[in-house]
Amino acid sequence: MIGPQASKVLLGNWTGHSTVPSHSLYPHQWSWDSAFIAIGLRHLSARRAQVELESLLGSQWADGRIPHISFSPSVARDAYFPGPDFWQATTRGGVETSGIVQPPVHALAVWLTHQADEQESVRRNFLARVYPKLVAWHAYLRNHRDLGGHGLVAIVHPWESGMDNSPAWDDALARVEPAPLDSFTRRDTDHASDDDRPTDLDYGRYVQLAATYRDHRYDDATTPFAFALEDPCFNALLIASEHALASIASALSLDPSPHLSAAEALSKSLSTLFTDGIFRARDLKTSELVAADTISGLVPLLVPGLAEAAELLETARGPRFRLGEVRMVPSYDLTGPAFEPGRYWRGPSWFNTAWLIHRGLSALNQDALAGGLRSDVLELAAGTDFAEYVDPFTGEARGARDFSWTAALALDLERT
Ligand code: 2M8
Repeated sequence: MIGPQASKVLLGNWTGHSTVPSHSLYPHQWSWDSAFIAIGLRHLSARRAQVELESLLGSQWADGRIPHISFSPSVARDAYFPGPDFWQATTRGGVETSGIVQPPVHALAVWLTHQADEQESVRRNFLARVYPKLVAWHAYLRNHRDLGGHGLVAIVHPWESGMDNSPAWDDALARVEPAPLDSFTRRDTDHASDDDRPTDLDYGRYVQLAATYRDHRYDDATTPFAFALEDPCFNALLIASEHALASIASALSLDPSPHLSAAEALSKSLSTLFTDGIFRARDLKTSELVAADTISGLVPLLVPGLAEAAELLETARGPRFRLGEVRMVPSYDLTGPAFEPGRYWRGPSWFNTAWLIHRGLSALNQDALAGGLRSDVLELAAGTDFAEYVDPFTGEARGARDFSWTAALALDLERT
C-alpha cells in the first residue's frame, strides 16, 4: 500500500491552495506538475484536486496562456532562479508568474478530477467555471504558437517541453548565444548534484532565451525566437486534452464537435513528425526533424485512434527503449550517443512519462505491458522516497526526494 506514504508527501508539499513539486528544488507552483498532482489528489479529496487546478488557472494571463510557474509570495524572491524579478510578469489579478508555458495536460486533469467525484464537481460548479479558461488556453496555443504554420504548436524554450535538458534540443540550443555566466546565480545546484543537472553552458542559453522573450514583452508576433520546435509530447497532450474538452463540453450540454475537429486536425499534423518508428521534434529553424529519439516521441501512444500505434509500440519494446526490460521508460534512446543514465532528461526514467505511457498502453489493451509498468512505478516510488527520477538500469534514485508528481501518479496507479 503506497497510499499513506504518498498522502504524507502530498500533504507535506501542500501550501493551502496548491502543491509545490518539491520544497527544496521547486518551491512554487508549476503548471504541468499541478495537473499531474491533481490526478493523484483526486483520490484523497476531489475538492482539494479542484482547488489545485483552480489556483493554477488563477495565474492565467489575459491572452489565455497558463504560465509555467506561478510564484508564491510567501517564498523568498531568490529561492528559485529564475524568479519573479527575472520574469517581470504579473497578471491582472496580481499573481507574479513566469512568461513561458508547459505541456497542456490540464483539461485531461480537469476531466479526471471531475470523474473522481461527480457530485462534488456539480455542487461546486467546477466544470462550468474552468471550461472557458481551458478553451482560452488551447486557443492561445493554436492561435499564437503555430509558428511553423503546420497546424502544430511550437515551443520557444526547452523548459516549455517539460523535458528541459533533452538531447532533442542540443542542436537547436547550440545555436543560442549563452548569457554570460557571471550575469546570474543558479539555485538548483544548491539542492541537487551537479552531475544530475544541466551544465552551466546550457543554463546560460536557457537564461538568454527567456530574457529575449521577456524583453519583447512575451509577444509571440514580435519576439525573434532563436529556438522554436514542434514537440511530439506537447502536441500529443494537446490532442488528449481536446478529447477531454469534448467530454467536458458534453457534460455541460455544450457542443463537443469543435474539440473533436481540433483533435482530428492536430492528429493529422502530428503524423508529419513520424519517422523511423517514432515521432521526432521538428526544428523550425532548419525545417528538419531532429535526430534524437526521446520519450517525447513515444507519448503519442496515448492519442485516441493513433494510426501509428502499432509501430510506435514496437519501438517502445525495441532496443532504443526496452519497455518491459528496464526500469519504467528511459527519457532518451538507450543506444543514443548522448545517453547518460543519471542526468536530467538525458536517459533517466521519470514517473510522469511512465504514467502517460501507461495510459496509452491501457487504452491499447496492452494489459501485460501496462501491468508491468504499473508495478514498476509503485515499487520505485515507494523504494526511492518518491524520487524525482531514477536510473533506468539500476532504479537508483536521482534528483529531489518527496517529489509531488511521483507521489500523486503512483497513488493514481494504485487506485485505478
Ligand atoms: C523541471 O524544470 C524546471 C524548469 O521549469 C527546472 O529544471 O528548474 C522539469 O523537470 C519540469 O518538467 C518540471 O515541471 C519542473 C518542476 O518539477 O522541473
